[in-house]
Amino acid sequence: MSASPKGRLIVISGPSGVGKSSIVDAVLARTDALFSVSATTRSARPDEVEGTDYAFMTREQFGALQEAGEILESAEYGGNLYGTPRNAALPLVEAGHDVILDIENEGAKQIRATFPSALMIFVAPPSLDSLAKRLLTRGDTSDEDMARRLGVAEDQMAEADGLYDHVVVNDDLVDTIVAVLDILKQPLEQP
Ligand SMILES: Nc1nc2c(ncn2[C@@H]2O[C@H](COP(=O)(O)OP(=O)(O)O)[C@@H](O)[C@H]2O)c(=O)[nH]1
Ligand SMILES: [Mg+2]
Repeated sequence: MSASPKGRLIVISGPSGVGKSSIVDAVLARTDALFSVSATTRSARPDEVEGTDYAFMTREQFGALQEAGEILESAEYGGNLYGTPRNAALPLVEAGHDVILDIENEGAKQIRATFPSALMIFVAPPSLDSLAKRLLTRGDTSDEDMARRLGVAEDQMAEADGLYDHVVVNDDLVDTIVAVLDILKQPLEQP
């Protein structure tokens, strides 16, 4: 009797505004992979569903989960806490599912440290200019915020090669989705 093979822990990261959500949605629609639903202290947007997009909670609730060792990685972003609950990912991986984490760079580093075999993909913008344009189009970014986000994006891109298994440049969304699907089809590299 052999244990059923485990699934993969798949991290998709990259700067804010680069198009991660669209890519993750497309991959979820075209594969058997499941989404790791993060915990966050930010409030839900009108179109978001509790338990599907995020587990929305207070700082107290988030802190309690952390204390209990139930958070695999976490980071503060835009004044809110975000984290991957153990139960959102590990039981699914154990059961043989590929699980996708849509998380920012600090959390991705923590996952790399804890789970060296995680498959980590960084989505980069074609240029900082194009990222600025995308953030402007979203319309929710002040000048100061914009400068900060672009600075963060620049730093992340500089270190992405050493941390991630793959860097995909999101120039054309459809091309990028195809590239990510292709990466997911590749067999796991043995250490
Ligand atoms: N470290 C970490 N980052 C997360 C987690 N969940 C979401 N994020 C990241 O938090 C950032 C903000 O997400 P969100 O508030 O949904 O805004 P948006 O994705 O920029 O529209 C994004 O970069 C997400 O990838 C998590 O569990 N851990
Ligand atoms: Mg997103």
